[in-house]
Amino acid sequence: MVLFLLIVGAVVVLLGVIAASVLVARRGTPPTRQPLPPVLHRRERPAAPPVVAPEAGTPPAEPVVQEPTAPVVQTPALDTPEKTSGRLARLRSRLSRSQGTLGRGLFALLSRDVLDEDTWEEVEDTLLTADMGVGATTELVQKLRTRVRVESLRTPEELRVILREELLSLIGADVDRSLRTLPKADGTPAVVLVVGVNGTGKTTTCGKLARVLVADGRTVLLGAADTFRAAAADQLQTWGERVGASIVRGPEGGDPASIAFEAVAQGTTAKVDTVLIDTAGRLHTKTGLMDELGKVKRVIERKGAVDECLLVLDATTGQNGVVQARVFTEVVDVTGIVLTKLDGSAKGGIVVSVQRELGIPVKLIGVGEGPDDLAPFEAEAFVDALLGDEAAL
Ligand SMILES: Nc1nc2c(ncn2[C@@H]2O[C@H](COP(=O)(O)OP(=O)(O)OP(=O)(O)O)[C@@H](O)[C@H]2O)c(=O)[nH]1
Ligand SMILES: [Mg+2]
Repeated sequence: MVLFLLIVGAVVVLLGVIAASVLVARRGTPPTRQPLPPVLHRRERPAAPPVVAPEAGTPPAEPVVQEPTAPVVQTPALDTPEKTSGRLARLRSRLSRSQGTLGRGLFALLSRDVLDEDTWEEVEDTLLTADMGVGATTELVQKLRTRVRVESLRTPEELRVILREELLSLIGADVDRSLRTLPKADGTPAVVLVVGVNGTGKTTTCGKLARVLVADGRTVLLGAADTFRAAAADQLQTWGERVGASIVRGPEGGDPASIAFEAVAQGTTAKVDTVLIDTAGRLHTKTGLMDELGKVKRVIERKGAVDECLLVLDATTGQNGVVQARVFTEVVDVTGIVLTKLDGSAKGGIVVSVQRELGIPVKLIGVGEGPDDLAPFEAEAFVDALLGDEAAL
């Protein structure tokens, strides 16, 4: 019994000591906490912090680089240029927008009750304003006057018919406007040299023509013989890359003739169908630059004949185009005209004057800045566009 009391007493004392020590612990200094390990801190953050726009003046956050799960192989996608056959309808509507005014002006004059001297003079002025040229205008007015009188034509339909016929005969419905872009008989590539004054659209035309040829199933190599600016070769290269045509280019300020020669040489080795050579813009009045162009052509001819020498004329420059064409023809024997920017000009009469004065056919026309806005010239479609729609009568 005494032993039992002793044990109970000891337990009570022990409990009292424990209770006292807990009390002391609660009232005393708090225990130092171990900081949470950093990982724990991070885990406690929200999984996706809100995106906050950086304050003005603070440097922008580093871009987040997302690692792709699988390597991505980038192959340049090639364009599919529009077939030439499909372009004519679009060309007509482009031309009609700006050229139809000539037709409307002429019809308004010719439909007057009395066709007196003053009216015929106004007809002449209208044609001259459209850049038809003095020779062609005089001839056209003479023919119209005679036919109106002799055939007693008065209705708008009759006038439209004779106007169309006479314009077509001036432009030449039967002129050969084909482009020689097929390889020569010995299998070497056709060589097309593109020339003209500054900014007329030479490089753009080379690029667009490459697309036309590729669309027709040909292989093309481009020669960047414009070494005035490195950007010129870059511009041509971009056009080529879009349709898979390779380019021969040289250093800025390099000799354009040797680049042209090299392009023909490489085109021959690679057995391409056509080599298109872009040249630097040059003023027809600068003898030194014109001599350089003559040299480019002569050096190419050591390797193979130039099949087409296309002079690019800006339709908005008017009669000056005829002067340019004459000088270029003396130097490089131009075989065809590319008339660009006809979409932005109401002066389609330049087609008539260039052909008439120089006997060089317009072979291609540029009707916009789009990659496929180049079309083969067709006299009938062009005259219809000049005269505007029937509805405009
Ligand atoms: N609206 C319109 N713009 C055109 C046409 N053809 C070319 N252009 C524009 O004319 C400008 C000049 O074209 P480029 O091809 O660089 O002319 P370039 O003759 O090579 O110029 P240089 O090499 O500097 O002599 C560009 O902005 C073309 O997009 C066209 O048919 N219509
Ligand atoms: Mg150019």
